Amino acid sequence: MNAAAPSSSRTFPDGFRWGVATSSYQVEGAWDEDGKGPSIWDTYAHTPGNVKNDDNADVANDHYHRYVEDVALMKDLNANAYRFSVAWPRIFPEGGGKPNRPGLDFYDRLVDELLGAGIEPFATLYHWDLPQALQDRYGGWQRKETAQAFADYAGYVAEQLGDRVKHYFTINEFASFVEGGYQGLDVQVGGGRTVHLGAAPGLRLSDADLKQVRHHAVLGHGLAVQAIRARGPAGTKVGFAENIRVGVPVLDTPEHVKAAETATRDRNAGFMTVLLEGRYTEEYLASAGGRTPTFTDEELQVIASPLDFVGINVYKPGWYLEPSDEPPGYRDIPVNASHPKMGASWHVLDPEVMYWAPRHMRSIWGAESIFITENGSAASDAVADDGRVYDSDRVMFLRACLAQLQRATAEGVPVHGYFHWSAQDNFEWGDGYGTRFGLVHVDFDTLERTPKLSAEWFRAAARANRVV
Ligand code: PNW
Repeated sequence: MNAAAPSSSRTFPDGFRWGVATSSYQVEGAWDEDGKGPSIWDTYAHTPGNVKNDDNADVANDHYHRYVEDVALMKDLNANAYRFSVAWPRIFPEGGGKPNRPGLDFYDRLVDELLGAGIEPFATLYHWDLPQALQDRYGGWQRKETAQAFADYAGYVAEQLGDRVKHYFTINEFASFVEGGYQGLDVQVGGGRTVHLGAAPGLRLSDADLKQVRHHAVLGHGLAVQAIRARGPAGTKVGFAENIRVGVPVLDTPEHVKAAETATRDRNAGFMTVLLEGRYTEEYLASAGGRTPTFTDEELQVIASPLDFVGINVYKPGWYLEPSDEPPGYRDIPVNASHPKMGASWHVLDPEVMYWAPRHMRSIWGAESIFITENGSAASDAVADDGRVYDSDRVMFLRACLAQLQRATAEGVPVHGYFHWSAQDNFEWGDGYGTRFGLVHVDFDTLERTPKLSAEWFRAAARANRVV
């Protein structure tokens, strides 16, 4: 028996990926350069009243022009993987039809820069910046045509970049853009309070109509998986990046864990459960007055197309749960008004979700390869007089979360990498520029980059492949 020393017991498996993540609209800027078409986020942020301080991402942190510096900063962090997203309206300004070569050229340059720095590219194909043309033509994801257009675009990107990009995430966070964009998303933050998150295109559909939008989003994922397999080179790997809503057991006992798993499966029924099981639960079909989405058995098979890995974005607990003798076998424990929070308004703190989320993925759905595609926290970061950025709260958050992730890997949960959200401060959707998630600080007047204290933590952890 190997009596592990305390230091080695904090080590991650060999080959573990230490990555950072961003998304196109949040960092690139260059919103109308090189033939790019407008996205629904351009339209939404250009409409007064939608984003805090009426901020928009016309310039963002200017990653489009500063990617060489940003890649050098990632290399300096000892990151060996970068999760970025491709802006669909750069490639197909009209949503489909004729591709815009100069738009693709940007990702060509970025990928070459990454590979030159020893950083593996992981591309997300949809991080919410839908071509405005598809919103105008089809009402976006309200119509199946958008799912088909997504697959055509995804297959084209895999064909063009597939010689160098081997890993793709289809869609980022189904619930955030579907519920947030087509209805408005209410998130519980404790003490009976909720915060409302709005998103592009800013619609207010009924619960029943939302079921059809969800269905088209998961169908778009499945069609894209098939298109990537058909048009990308052999060996191309694909999965999704979903913000699983995580049930946390009050006690770590078999009864409580079972209650948390049952709730997690039930309450992710519109996305994760159908993506991995190829069926809607009875309870889901009966919800919202029993109005079911229009779908076929063949579509369910497409939605559940076999994947190479699953990506999960993990920030906060979904619910605390205890077992119950009454159906459905679990009961919610309210989040206390005094429960600690991180910088974002919705961010209830519990580092243990980094343990439970991947563990549930394996125990509920048998996941064999898991990436943490996002985890991070907002903080009120500022450059101090000595030029450093002392984000002690983010260091605390990182160490606590990674310790829980290491615990999962030590128990054999197959987590193969971690992507920190975010590489640099960027445009935080409806919160604009005030809410900073980066390991690297950005001065949004000068666009100057300054690695924070948390960047030092990440650098040391990635080098040693362990919690430091
Ligand atoms: C994710 N919640 O969004 C997105 O993928 C990123 O684009 C975003 O910048 C990042 O997390 C930080 O917000 C989330 O309410 C939105 O739990 C809302 C929640 C979680 C993640």
